[in-house]
Amino acid sequence: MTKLITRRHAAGGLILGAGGLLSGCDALGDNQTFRKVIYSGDGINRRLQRLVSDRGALAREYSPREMSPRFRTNGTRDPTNPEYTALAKGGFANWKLTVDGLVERPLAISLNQLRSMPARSQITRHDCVEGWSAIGKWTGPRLSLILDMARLKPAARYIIFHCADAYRGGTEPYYESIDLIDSFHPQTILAWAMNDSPLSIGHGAPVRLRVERQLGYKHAKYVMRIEAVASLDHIRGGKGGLWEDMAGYDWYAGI
Ligand SMILES: Nc1nc2c(c(=O)[nH]1)N[C@H]1C(S)=C(S)[C@@H](COP(=O)(O)O)O[C@H]1N2
Ligand SMILES: [Mo]
Repeated sequence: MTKLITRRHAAGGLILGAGGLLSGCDALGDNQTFRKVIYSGDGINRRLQRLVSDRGALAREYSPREMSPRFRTNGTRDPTNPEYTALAKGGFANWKLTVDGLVERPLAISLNQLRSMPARSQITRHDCVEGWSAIGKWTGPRLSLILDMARLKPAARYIIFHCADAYRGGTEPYYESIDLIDSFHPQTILAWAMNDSPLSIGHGAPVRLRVERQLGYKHAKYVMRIEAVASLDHIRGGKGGLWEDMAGYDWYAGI
């Protein structure tokens, strides 16, 4: 936890130091006004976020010997949704990723198709808000490749990831969303492999999002459907993700 806060302080200091707005303030993460302005979810603030931080920068990548010997699973570890369990039983041979919403060409992509696309591998550190981190290797096609295949309509602004699980046996399905900058970021991938093995059910099989500049809860596991939308307002609770709706987590979880 402390590590994350420190990193946020560091980023905040850099951002505002450069702009000269609040330089000298070294506890920006504790400053509620700052947090409200930078991390809250409405459109103007998202645009501000974009102005003050280098959203295209890459997350640090690590070497194979730095990989964590153990990478824990968190949140849902074994979805109980009958549609999902049936697909899992069949080794996900009948699984298809739906890509729809504001796209010219809706898609249904099989796991084999996804696995045959040009893939990127990256060894990165996953940071969970609950206070643990782990370094692992992720492999899969860039999300941008799939979005380019589907051809976003001009009104598209956000990409929603609809997942197969409901958190803690509840009825609200997990979902997450990111903006187009993160969607087209080179390290944003749909991972079907982890540590050189097919993704396990615990880690989100058959496919999970990796959006390396953001905290753990944005990395949607068990992705079933990708939807392009113009606004998050009318999606579920309207805050862009299950944790955002349920527990007030920041929609933008960049670190
Ligand atoms: N569908 C889904 N995605 C999810 C979660 C979840 O419960 N369901 N938990 C999130 C949280 S809080 C974290 S830290 C990571 C955990 O990923 P891991 O199980 O591979 O460690 O997945 C994220 N994505
Ligand atoms: Mo997390």
